[in-house]
Amino acid sequence: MKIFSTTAALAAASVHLVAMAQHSHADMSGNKASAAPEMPAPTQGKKKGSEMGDDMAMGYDMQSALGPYSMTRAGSGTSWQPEATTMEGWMGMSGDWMLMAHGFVNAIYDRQSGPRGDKKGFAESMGMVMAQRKAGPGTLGLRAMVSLDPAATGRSGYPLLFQTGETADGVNPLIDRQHPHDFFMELSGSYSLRFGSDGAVFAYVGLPGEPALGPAAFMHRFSGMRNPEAPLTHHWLDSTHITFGVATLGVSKGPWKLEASSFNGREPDQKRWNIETRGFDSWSARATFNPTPQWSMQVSYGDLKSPEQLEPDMRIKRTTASVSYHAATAVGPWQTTLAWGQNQKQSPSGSERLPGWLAETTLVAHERHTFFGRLEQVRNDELFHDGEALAGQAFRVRKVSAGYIYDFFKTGKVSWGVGGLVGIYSAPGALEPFYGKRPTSAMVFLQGRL
Ligand SMILES: [Cu+2]
Repeated sequence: MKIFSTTAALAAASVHLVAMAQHSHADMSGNKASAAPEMPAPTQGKKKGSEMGDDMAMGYDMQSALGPYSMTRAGSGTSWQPEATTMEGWMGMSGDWMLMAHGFVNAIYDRQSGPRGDKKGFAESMGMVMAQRKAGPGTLGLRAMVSLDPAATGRSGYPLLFQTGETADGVNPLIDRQHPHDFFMELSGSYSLRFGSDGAVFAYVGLPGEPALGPAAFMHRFSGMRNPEAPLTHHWLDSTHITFGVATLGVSKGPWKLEASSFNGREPDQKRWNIETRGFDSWSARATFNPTPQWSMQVSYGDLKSPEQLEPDMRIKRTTASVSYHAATAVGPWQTTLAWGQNQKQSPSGSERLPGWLAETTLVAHERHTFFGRLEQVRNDELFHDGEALAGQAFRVRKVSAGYIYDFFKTGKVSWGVGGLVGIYSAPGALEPFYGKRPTSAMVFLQGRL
């Protein structure tokens, strides 16, 4: 009961928030909120300064805060996605500031089968506001992102078989559960300076923020963002998306981007409401190539000095590579991501390479039908607690999942949908006593998206 009232309150709060956002937008510009592509022709006098470039002729600077390319190329943190990616959210102007808001809430009933399975009703959410403006010779960008997971998902996260990573109590690792995200997911600033016709250098700092490592995080890439289930590969690819302390320097030229980050490599602890501070002990570097509007690919490497609170003398050297393709099909947008990540774990007791694979796709047909699917494989050595017979042993786990969402309602810019998904796992026979013969995952959910 409590969970459902929390969920209802959350949904109500998100509607209220959106209503407020639209209100303030209406106050600022006299226009009703509307997405970028349908923006009405500007009224004059809204912008001071006229060196904003040609796109300002449309009334909105549609360029990324990090460089001279469309903001649709900007993914989470400083990552790129295909430039053809459908833009989600709300956008408006206030004086010289361009403002954007984007978010979602999922109210979920989750059932994982078998001896290690569990059931839970909970909500997961994310809300983000971005602001950018010209400042001196360059562009200033600010971003704030929060999640109500600490309240509505709860300390111990939600049941998800074979998922591991982080802790609920600071003593035991979470196993077969997805951790909740921290309230502060991102508080970041960036500054970029253009050079030549298509180049830029940029600096980015976040507390928290996202270092230059991995593809755009799963909840921010179109191929995965409507799927309410976290990928099993989260800790192979994009688990650093909430990093408490990061600084990145980068340069982009045309389709290329190179960047490097210095950051605090420790994963967030069990206190999900606070801001954690710690020295910068880790680094990463990433090369990204967007040859056409449809494609984005990256390779990255990170040296995470001591990511795990419960195993501080373990170091992880992470390598990732990914490709995303976004097509505008006759029925609607379709994005697919293929990714590979490898954690090379080094501890006093030895070194081990653990690879993970992901293929993920989302098609939105006729605006209201969302079809999504994910195929994954990981080698995971964290499925047992210390002291258990199989502790520390690595097992190959596979999962295939598919789901559908039907959008039934729209309030302003917020779309509401109902959906469901099923997943099937496959694991070695040695795990059968713990997981049963054919472990499955199932979720039904209500989804609100801005
Ligand atoms: Cu995460």
